[in-house]
Amino acid sequence: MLRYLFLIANLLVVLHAESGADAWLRHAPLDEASARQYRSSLPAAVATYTATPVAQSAQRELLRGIRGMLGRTLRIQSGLPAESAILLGTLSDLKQAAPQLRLEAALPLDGYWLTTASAGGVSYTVITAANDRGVLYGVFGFLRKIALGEPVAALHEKQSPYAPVRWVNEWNNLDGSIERGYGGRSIFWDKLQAREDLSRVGEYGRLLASLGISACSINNVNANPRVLAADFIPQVVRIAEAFRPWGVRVALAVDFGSPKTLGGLDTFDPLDAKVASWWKDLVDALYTAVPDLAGFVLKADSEGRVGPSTYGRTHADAANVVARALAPHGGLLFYRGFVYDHHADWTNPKNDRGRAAYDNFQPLDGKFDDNVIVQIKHGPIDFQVREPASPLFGALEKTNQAVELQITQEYFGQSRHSVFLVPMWKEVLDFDMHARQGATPVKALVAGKTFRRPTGGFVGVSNVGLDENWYGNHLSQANLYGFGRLAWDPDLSAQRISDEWTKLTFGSDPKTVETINSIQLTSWRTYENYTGPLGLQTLTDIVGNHYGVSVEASERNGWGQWHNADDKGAGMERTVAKGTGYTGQYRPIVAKVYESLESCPDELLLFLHHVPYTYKLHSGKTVIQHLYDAHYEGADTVEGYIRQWKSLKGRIDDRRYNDVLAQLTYQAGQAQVWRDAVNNWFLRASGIPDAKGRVGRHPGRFEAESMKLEGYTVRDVTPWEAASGGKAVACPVAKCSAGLRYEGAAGWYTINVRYFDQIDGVSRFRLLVGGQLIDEWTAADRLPTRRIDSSSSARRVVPGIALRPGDEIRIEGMRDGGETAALDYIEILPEGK
Ligand code: GCV
Repeated sequence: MLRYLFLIANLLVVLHAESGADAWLRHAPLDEASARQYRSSLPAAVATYTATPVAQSAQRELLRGIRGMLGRTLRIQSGLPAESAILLGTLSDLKQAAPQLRLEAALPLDGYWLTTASAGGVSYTVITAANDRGVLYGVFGFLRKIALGEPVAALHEKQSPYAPVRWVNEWNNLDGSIERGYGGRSIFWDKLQAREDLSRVGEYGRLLASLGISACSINNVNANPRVLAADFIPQVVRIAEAFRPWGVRVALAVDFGSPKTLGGLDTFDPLDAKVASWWKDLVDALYTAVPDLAGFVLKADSEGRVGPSTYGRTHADAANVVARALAPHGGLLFYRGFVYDHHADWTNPKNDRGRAAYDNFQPLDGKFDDNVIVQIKHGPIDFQVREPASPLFGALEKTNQAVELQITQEYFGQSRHSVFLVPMWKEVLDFDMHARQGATPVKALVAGKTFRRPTGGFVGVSNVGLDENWYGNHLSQANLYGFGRLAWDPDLSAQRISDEWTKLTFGSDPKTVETINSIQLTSWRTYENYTGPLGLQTLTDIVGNHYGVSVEASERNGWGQWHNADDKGAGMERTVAKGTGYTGQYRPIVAKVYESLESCPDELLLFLHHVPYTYKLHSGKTVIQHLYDAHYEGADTVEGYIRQWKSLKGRIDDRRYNDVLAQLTYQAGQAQVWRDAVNNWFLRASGIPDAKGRVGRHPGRFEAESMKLEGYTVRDVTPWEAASGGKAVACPVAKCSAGLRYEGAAGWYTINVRYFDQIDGVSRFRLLVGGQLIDEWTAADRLPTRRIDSSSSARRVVPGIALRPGDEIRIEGMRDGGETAALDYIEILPEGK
C-alpha cells in the first residue's frame, strides 16, 4: 500500500502542465527512491577551473540539473575542495590547478571524459575535456545519466564524437518566415533584422549543446544577399552572442550572385580575380565582427539560384573561391549537392532527377579545397518517404562530404503527423555503399573515416520556430534529439534513442515509455504505408505545399519526382539495362542488387523498376494488392495510436497529453483521406478491384453532394481523389445547411463530419439531430491552403449519438472570409466501429 501511495505521489510530481519548451532538458524530479540513491552518492560541491562563458554554462547547467532532479543545490567552491566534489574544466586547466589528481588522457576536440580521481584521501567526480565545449557536453552527458537512472559513482567513461561536423541548418527568411518550418515564426529574424528578443536563441543553443551540435546556419539556403551587407553585420553579431555561451557557432547561407547584387561588381564569375578579392574582403570584415563564425552554406545552380553555370564554371570553381576566403579564418564552406534541372523533359524516358547529384559532383572528385564539404541529401531526390541512400556518398573519395538529414517534416506530415525519423536515418547511415574493401557504411563515408578525409559529418535541417514546443508537435522534438544523438554516435540504435528521449521528455513510468516507444518506432512505416509505399515516394502535391495527397502532382512536369503510374503499371525504370542507368551509379555490389528485380527490396521496387500492377512481390502479394492493403494498414495503425495514447491519461501532464491526443486524432483523419485518395486513384488507373472489397466502398458514408442542400452548391474538387466522390459542397452565402433522413437501425452511433478547413477564414459548423444541437465547432486549424482539397480536409468526430429511423441529421455551415464552410461527407458508424 505504502509503495502504491509512493508511486501515485511520484506521478503527481510531474503532472503539472508542461509547455514542451524545455524539451528533453526538463531536469524533472526523479522518483523518490532513485533521488535518494543519487543524493547519497553524489558530492555536495562543485569547482570549475575553466573561466570561459561556455564552461560557466556547464557549471550553471550542472547546478540546474541537480537542483531539478534531486532537489539539491551544489555548493560552488574554488581551489581543490577538501571534501568530495564535482570538478569541471578542460584537462589542461585541471592539470594545472590540481596536478595531484594525476589526470592524463588523450581527448579529441569536443569529446569528454567522466572519471573519478582522488587526492589526499578525497574522491572527486571529474568532468573534463580537451576544450570548454567538451566540458559542457560532459555535463549534459552526466546529467543525462542521472535522468536515465544510470550509475554515476566510480565513473570512467570517455566519449568522443563520431564526426567533426555536427551542424544544423535553419531555413529562416529575414522577414521572420521559415521555408518548410511548422513550429511558428523565426526565433532569429523579424522584419528584416535580428529579433529584438533573442532569448529563444539562447534556449535553442542549450538544446543543441546538450546533443553536441556545435554550429547552426541561421538563414535560408535560398539566401537573401542582404545577410552579407556591411550594415547587417551587427544583426549577425547579436545572434552569435546569444549562441556563444552554449558553444554553438553561427554560420550563414550565402547567395552566389552577391559580388554582383550586393558588391556592385559587373560579374560573379568565380574565376575573376575581382570576385575572389570581393569574397576575401567581405569574409575578413565578417570575422572581425564574429571571430568564431563557423562558415558558409551555399546553394548554387539549384531551383532558380544562380551559380557557376552562368559563366561555364564548375561547382568546384564556385566552392573554392568562397572557401579560399574562409580558409585563413578556419571557416568551412558547405556546398550543397542538391543540384538538378527542374525543367527536365518528362517525355524523355532517359531523364532522371535521381542521377543529378552524382552526375554533377562525381566528375569533380578531388577538385575541391580541403575546407569545402559537399553536403548531400540522404537520398537522390528530396527527403521522400522512402529513398535509397544517395549514390554520391560512395563516389567521392577525395572530397569531404556531409549527409543532409531533414529534421523538419516537410514531406512527413509537417508536424501535423507524428513521424519519428530515426529508423529511416539509421537505414541510410548503416547502408554499406561497398565503396572499398571492408565495411563502408554511409556514416563512415561522411565522417571521413573511409577515405581519411580531414572533415565531414552530419547536417540536419531543423527549422524550429517560436512555438513553445519548437516544432508545433511535442513528438516531433524527438527528431531533433535523434539527429543530434546520431551525429554524436550513429551506432546508437533507434530503440535506444527513442527510449532516452521518451524518458527525458515524459518521465520513466514504464507504461508511458513502452507506449510512446511503440508509437514512435512504428511511425515511419505507418506513414509510408498510407503516403507512398513500395518506393513510390510521398504522393503529395509536389508543386505546392508538399502536404496533402495528390497522386499525379509529380507527373508531367519538369521537377522530376516522377513515379510513372499509368493504367498498366507503376515505377521509374532506373536500371542500366532498360532505364535511366541510375543503378549503375552505385558500386558494383550494390548496383547488382538494385538492377535485378529478384534482389531489389520490395520497399524500393517502384523507385527502381517499372512493373505491372500484377507483379508479385517477395511477399507473394501483387503490387496493387500491396498498395491497397498498406493504405488500410497505415490508416488503421494511426487509429490504434489514439487508443494507445489514451491509455496514458493521468500518467503525463494534461497539457501535453491533450495536445498529442488532438494531433493524433487529426492525423488519423488525414490518414483516411490519404488511404481513400491513393486507393481510389489506383483502382481507377488499374481497373483491378481490391481482393478484400474495401476500396471504393464506404459503408455508412453519405456524400454531402447527395444530401438535401440549402444554400450549399456542389463543386468539383481538384485533384478528384482529394475529396470523396471527387466533389464537395461550398457555401457561397453567409449560412448553408446539408441534411439527410436517417433510415438505419436504432442505436448508438458516432458521426464523423468531413469538412474543409481553409486558411483564409474561420467558419463555424453545427451538427443537429432531430433539430437538437449536438455539437458545434470552428474550422480554425493552421492548415496550409486556401483551397478545398486534401490539405484542408478535416474531420470532426462526434461520438455517443442515439439515432432512430426517421431522424433528420443536419449540418449547418457559416462561412467566414474566404473560407466556405465546405463539406465532403458524413459517416454514421455504429459505436465502436
Ligand atoms: C530551401 C526542396 C524544398 C525547398 C528547399 C529545397 C532545398 O525543394 O521543397 O523548400 O529550399 O529542397 O533543399 O534547397
